[in-house]
Amino acid sequence: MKLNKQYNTLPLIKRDGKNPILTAEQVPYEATLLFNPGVAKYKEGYVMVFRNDYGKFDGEIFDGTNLGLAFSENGIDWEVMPDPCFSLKNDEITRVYDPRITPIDDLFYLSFAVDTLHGIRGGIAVTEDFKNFEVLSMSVPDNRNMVLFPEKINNKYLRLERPFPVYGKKEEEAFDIWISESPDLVYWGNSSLLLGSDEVPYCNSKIGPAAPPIKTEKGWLTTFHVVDYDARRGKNGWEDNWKKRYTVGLMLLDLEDPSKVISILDKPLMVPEVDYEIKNGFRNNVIFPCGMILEDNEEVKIYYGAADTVIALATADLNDLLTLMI
Ligand code: BMA
Repeated sequence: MKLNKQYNTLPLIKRDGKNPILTAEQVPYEATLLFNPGVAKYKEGYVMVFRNDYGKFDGEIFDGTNLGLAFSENGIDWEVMPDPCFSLKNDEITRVYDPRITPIDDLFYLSFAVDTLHGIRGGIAVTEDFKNFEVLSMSVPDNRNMVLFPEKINNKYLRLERPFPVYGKKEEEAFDIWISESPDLVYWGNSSLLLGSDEVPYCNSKIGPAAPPIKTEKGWLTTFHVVDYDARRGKNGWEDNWKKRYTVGLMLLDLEDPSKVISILDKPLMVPEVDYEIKNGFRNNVIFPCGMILEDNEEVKIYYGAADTVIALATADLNDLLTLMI
């Protein structure tokens, strides 16, 4: 199914002049592709945990994937620490990737995808210092894009997630965003469908949660990734075929009951269109946000992986974003 409209990034989005703000050249260990960064405010500055796919590409997969750690004073210039920060690799787990960071009270929660020999799982770990992590929960397959809300609501933790069921779907890959709750971040349940991919007019494939939601007066402002597929795209990166495009959707969820969607943007907020998003990347045409930070109730920073190759930053004014949603 072809999308019947041409979409562009909305003018209220400003890509940072220093983009890409972090690339493999800045990493002091083996690194090839840097993307999908979780970001949070930390101490006097910012912390980032990013995905690094490194080594040779055999046509399907790289030698390895690890999670790098970086700090920044201003959220734009980053210093990468000498070693990757978190791994679960063992005989069963092949890699951990696509991290998000959610601060809750004085602790930092890392949520991530885990490839295992028996399916893809979503995990949550907690840390104080980004050195020691304790894994709190791991979902059953197939599920990923676990995204935590930054506070308890009605005494429950909440997460957005994206299971990918193979059976019983009308369209292959028409995967949706779900919401679940937990008393303790360990046991998750009371799950319900939040947003169907069929409800997003700029999607003809799957959707999934992106960065952790930010709290605003009008509701929880939440990005999500939206995939559209076009068979004519062909070779679009290092692989023989890459026919998908990842754009960014935006929705507003009810403050008291985030399982209620107040509104979704009827067009993408961001569409891949500048060089580092559409040219020479591993997978061109991908914008994949994993971090969103609200500064002084005014500026929103969106950190994203571009073309699955570099890390970029875009900003917008909070009021401009909210005006779009109401
Ligand atoms: C998704 C995930 C992301 C990646 C995206 C585009 O399925 O694997 O890590 O950025 O595809 O390749």
